[in-house]
Amino acid sequence: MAQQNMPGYVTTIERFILERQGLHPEATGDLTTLLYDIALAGKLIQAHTSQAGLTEVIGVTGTTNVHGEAVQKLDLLADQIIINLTDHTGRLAVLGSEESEEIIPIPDKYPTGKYVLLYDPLDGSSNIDHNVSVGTIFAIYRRVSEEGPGTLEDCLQKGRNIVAAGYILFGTSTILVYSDGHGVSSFTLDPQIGEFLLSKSNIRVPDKPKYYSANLGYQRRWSEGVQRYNDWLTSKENDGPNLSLRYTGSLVADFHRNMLSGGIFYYPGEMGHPKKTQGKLRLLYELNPLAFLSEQAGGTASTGRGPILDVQPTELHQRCPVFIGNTRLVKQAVGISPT
Ligand code: AHM
Ligand code: MG
Repeated sequence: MAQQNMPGYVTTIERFILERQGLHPEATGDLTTLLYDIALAGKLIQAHTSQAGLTEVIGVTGTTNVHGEAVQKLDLLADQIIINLTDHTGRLAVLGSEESEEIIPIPDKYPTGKYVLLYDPLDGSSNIDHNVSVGTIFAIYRRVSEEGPGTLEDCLQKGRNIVAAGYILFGTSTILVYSDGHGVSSFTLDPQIGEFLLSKSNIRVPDKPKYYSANLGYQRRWSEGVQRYNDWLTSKENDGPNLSLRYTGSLVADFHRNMLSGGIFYYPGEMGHPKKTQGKLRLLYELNPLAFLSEQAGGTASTGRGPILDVQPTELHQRCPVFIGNTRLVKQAVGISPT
């Protein structure tokens, strides 16, 4: 009997990542351990998000609970959890977070390492009050600076340089999805044993898409090209399968659904909007990691003009239009819609 078919056999995330490390003889183990750190952060964040709905029950007003103790907003708490678990290990040169204006240096008292971690600690956090899924998104790069404290330049790398990226989706179950550049795998948190267990390996975007996801409420501010594309998706001219509309307002949830079932997510620029002429989503913290995963799963991610992963970032919090999902649908968007 093959080992995998034996009763009680499970592949923990630790085992999976460790076995993959064997594929890279030059590996020092730093990336492996960094990925465990992120998985542990995911468990801690999950412990807090699962309590979020209880705050009204146990009495929280403003930023204080019934005991008069300070209560942090969940996205800030998630940010702090990730920093606390990764800044002292000697594996990172620098961090960058959607919650921080500037790069996050490694404190002087700790050694610096060769990797760079960019992340959105809790994306879609406006959904927390409504009990809708949220997610943590991350990307890992090799530093480009020689040594010492990491620099802004280490963070402003093209997504093409990503070494590993993924997300943790806090939904009906907690799922960690990641890729180290050799396919996409998912791990589901078993709450009884507190461990992520392999649930799917080699995830591929199905050829036949089922869904399209966009905030149609903003249509009137989209360019004519994007509006034409949006019409095309549900018109007879689109000779693919009929698409259902699904949009949660949580990027990780929308992306995850479309990767597993096939589909496209788009968030284009909005003409005349003071902050969203380049869309809403952040290149470094949200789009590059998901673009990496999409390509690894056989999909495509475009700005509407070219691959997301080839955009040279110039600022930490740069926004970027996005069309991401099934290659055929994304290519059609690039054909007719400059953002
Ligand atoms: P956030 O980083 O402030 O949480 O915003 C990002 C979220 C994404 O998860 C989601 O796709 C998008 O904002 C939804 O925006 P909108 O409400 O404009 O449709
Ligand atoms: Mg976000």
